Amino acid sequence: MSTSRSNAALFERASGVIPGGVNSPVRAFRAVGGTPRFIDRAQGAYMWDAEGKRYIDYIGSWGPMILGHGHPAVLEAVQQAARDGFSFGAPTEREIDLAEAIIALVPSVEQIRLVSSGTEAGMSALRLARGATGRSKIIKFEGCYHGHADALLVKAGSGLATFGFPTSAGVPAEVVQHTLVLEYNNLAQLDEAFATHGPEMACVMIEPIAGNMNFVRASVPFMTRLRELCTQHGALLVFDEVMTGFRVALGGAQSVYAQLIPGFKPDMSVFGKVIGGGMPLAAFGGTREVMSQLAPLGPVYQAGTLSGNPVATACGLATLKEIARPGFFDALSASTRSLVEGLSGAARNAGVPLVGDSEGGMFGFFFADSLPQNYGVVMGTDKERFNRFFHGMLDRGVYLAPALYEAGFVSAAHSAEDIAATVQAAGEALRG
Ligand code: HOZ
Repeated sequence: MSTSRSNAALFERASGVIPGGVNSPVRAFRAVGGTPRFIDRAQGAYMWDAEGKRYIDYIGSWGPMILGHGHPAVLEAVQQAARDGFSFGAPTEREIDLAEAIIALVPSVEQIRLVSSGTEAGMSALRLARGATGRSKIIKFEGCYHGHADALLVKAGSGLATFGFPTSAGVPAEVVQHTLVLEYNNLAQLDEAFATHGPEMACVMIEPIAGNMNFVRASVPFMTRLRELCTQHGALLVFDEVMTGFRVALGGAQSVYAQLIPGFKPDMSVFGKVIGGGMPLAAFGGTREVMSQLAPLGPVYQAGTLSGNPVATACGLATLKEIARPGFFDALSASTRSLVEGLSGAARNAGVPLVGDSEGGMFGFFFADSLPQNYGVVMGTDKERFNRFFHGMLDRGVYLAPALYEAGFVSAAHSAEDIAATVQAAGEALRG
């Protein structure tokens, strides 16, 4: 290996021309310390870095790679689409195919619009919710991340009467003055917020299983009450399923809650990651009534040169076709569960407190005695131990998300041997 191809040398070179050396902050390993790995290639469940070291990949591009890397059917579809043209800026049949495929799998979605990133989808859904209701105020929950649109980069104010404060420089306080930030799973706060602001509330945006505070489920009583309050006050319930959509189940997290809460449906949904199969593609959808407020039919403006891109839609369609095969999610869920059980067992043997949870192909674990229910508790779990564990695993060829507040992802390409090797590495890392 030449020095110029070492991860350290590439990071130094990258840092000269790219802020922090990365194009998305978490990739810089700031939370866990150390040198980011520069990835050369990936296949199946594995990635190889610039130094030729192989890793079992548990981020899968932060969710999209549900089939593993380089699935032959997806590769074929992408190659064919690329040969036919990269981008036209005019409609294509494949956009209809993808819209129909999503609508067939998600009963709450009657119409959908394709965009290029989760941030774009979340931002557009928010504008549409405000436009459709004619209201300005919104609720989000601490620890849920909905992309980096200004109005959503916000932390809680000092009390329920106060709206949020920006979490990023460059976001004027006035832009977040309508965003109320509540504690996840806190029923009393939810009731109080609606009692105070209900008639002005445009929407509530939520990650139903939050993957940006590791892995935290909205409790069934919380989700039930949230649905009731939104309906009662005419606010739209917006499910951010960028991570969970087509990942925790074929019908997304909303299908999981629909099994637990009879008749449950959100009003709008935001998708990304898996629907693009690794290409830049995201979407937002909802009832025909709400979606008809979008331009060119209605007054809410939204557009995009690469929206519904022909190569991205081919990749997404081929991915959805594979994951819709009978038994796909049963197998993926079983293998994800076996990983979480294996990690818990390894921790028990090492005398280390660790709890984990999973749904479909998404998982999380915490160095704690019980599963956290909100962001404050997540952030109170043992970060130092997580960081040691992360590096112990990385050294042993297992690539976990480089921050304790991120979820992990298993793909259909992860074999029982990969899971066993991961659990073995975890046992060593926890004792080391
Ligand atoms: N939005 C991801 C963290 N939840 C990071 C995406 C990336 O760095 O690729």
